[in-house]
Amino acid sequence: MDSFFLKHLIDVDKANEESILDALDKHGIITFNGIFEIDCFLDLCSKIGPLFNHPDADVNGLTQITHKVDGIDRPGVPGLTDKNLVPHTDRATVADPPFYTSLLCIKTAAHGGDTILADGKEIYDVMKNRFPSELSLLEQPDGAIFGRGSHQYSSAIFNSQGSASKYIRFRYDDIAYFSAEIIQALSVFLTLVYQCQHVFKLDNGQGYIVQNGRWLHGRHSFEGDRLMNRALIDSKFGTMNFGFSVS
Ligand SMILES: O=C(O)CCC(=O)C(=O)O
Ligand SMILES: [Fe+2]
Repeated sequence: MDSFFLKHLIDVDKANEESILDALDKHGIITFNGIFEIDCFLDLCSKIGPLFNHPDADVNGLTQITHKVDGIDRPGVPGLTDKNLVPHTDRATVADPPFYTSLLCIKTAAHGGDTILADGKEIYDVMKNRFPSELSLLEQPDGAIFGRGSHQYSSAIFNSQGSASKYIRFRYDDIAYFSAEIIQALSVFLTLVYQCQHVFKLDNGQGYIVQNGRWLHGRHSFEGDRLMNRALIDSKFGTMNFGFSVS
């Protein structure tokens, strides 16, 4: 097993609500293994919080992430193709994105489809030390627009929550628009996303849960009938601790 995956691995049979929430609070991530039943996945999610409603979700509240061979006839759904997905925030187009996003692997791809995770806190800290002027451009409230038409949200990439905490909001696809002023800073940011990335392949029954205001997640392009189940989860404690603290 990949060392990053192992480092954050919880024992789903033994871990209780408190230890899971504690790990998520500290690191913004947990990984898990050996979940082959949807009910077990839903049970794990329910320890964390209520499911966040998504328009593509099924009756259980889960979204099947797979390559829709008949094509997608609307913008902003590169997740439902076999293409590379640049690390992003889920539901970046809405005012209050889900607190957590989770993925369970039902079927691995024949080739590719590796998971990519990058810690927004780590990227923020590097930018603060090495690229402070670029960072301040990415903190401009209207540097980016995510979404199109009647569903769009104007935002910074690093947003402030009080004086000591930030949350990340980012996507880089057909419905992401950036001010010309921040393009240079964006290229520094993207380089850091790939420098900080953890890449590993989820096997059947394996998955992750990440805090959506802190970690960006994505995947490599793939071939074959890869199938993932996604759960978007809200926090039981409101949105107060969304994101990460900064010094
Ligand atoms: O397929 C994956 O691994 C991730 C999919 C995803 O992040 C999305 O559809 O938003
Ligand atoms: Fe996603």
